[in-house]
Amino acid sequence: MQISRRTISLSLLATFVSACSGGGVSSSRDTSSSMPAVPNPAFDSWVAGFRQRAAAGGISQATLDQAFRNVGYLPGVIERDRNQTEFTRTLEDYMAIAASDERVSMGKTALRQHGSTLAAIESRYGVERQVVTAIWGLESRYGTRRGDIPTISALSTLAYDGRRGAFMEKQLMAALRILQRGDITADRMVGSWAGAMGHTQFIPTSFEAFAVDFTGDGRRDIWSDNPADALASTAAYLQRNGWQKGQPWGMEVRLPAGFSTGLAGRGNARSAASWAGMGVTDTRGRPVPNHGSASILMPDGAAGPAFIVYRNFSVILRYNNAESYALGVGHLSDRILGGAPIQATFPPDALGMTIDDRKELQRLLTAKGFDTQGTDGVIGSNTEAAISAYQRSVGLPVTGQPSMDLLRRLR
Ligand SMILES: [Ca+2]
Repeated sequence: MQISRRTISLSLLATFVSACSGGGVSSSRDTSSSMPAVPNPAFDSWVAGFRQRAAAGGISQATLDQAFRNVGYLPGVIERDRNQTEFTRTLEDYMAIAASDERVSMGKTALRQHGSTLAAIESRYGVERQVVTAIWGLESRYGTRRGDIPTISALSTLAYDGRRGAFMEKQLMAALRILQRGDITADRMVGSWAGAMGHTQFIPTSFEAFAVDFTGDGRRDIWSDNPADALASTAAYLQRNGWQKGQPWGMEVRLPAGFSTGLAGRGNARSAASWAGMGVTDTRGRPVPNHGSASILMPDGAAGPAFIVYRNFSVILRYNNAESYALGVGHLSDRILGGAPIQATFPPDALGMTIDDRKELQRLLTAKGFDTQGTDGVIGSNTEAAISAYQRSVGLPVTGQPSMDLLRRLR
């Protein structure tokens, strides 16, 4: 569906949508069964040439044999790579997915279940447990969606394809060095279609720079069912990028009347005291706390929620350089500690529908037997399919698109 108001385009959302279980956006699934390898002689000769470059770059024949024994060309990977730009969502949709009831509740459980590990990681790396847990929740739904696509095949396919060939070949070389070092075997080196691996979806170069062996067995195993190495690696990543323990990422704020949107944006940092002096408060009306330099973000403009973000926000951006991602991590981290949902309302979408309208539409469709697979107000392919089926059943033009007219008709 086309959303003409300000939208956020994210490659991450591909991962995100596939990581969402129920709520209306679960069309894309990230499984190797949906991505079989197909014979491709041109790919095979590319692999032969690459193996020579890799050998010249210090990769042993034994490692190359292991890595490429079962390698194959994965057309599904190319399909996903080409379709990335179609995943375009508003911040409201993004936040509804990032901090869905289910993801918040699973986060609270994860915090309890892995409490001692997370406490030990917090104490060693100085990164709060709820932040590490929130990244885990967004990257792999707390380890339940780590991806099972063979990394060497995925990266070889992308490097051969060439759209981002140099970058992907660099990742492939890093993956081979990881195999050569013995952190993991080729058959267990699996992940997303784009080469992100393990509980917190490290690409190979990030793994080389930041992964740690927290369990002490000599291997940095971010793929294991035991998430300790992966969670510690994420904390190490944030620490090395300047995380300040005890400081918040940011918070939702209320702006004084007449606050100019021109003051918003990460390029307009001021001291928190200066923002407080201008009348920026937390959602309960207290002056924003002073944690040094800060910016105001208004992702949906004056009609939507506003946030103050501190230096730690920039550290989350080093993990994934999308403001909506960092807001999602920050907000989810607050929510799994029992914090409140976003207080401000979002403006209606381009079709004049609020999230409550969209939730009502999903409820009414589902009640009439056109199951939207959830009622989170996020219009995904399940909801579009349900709308199409309903439209067909009553003889309306089949558009699959929500509208206020459709909602009124369903009422
Ligand atoms: Ca280990």
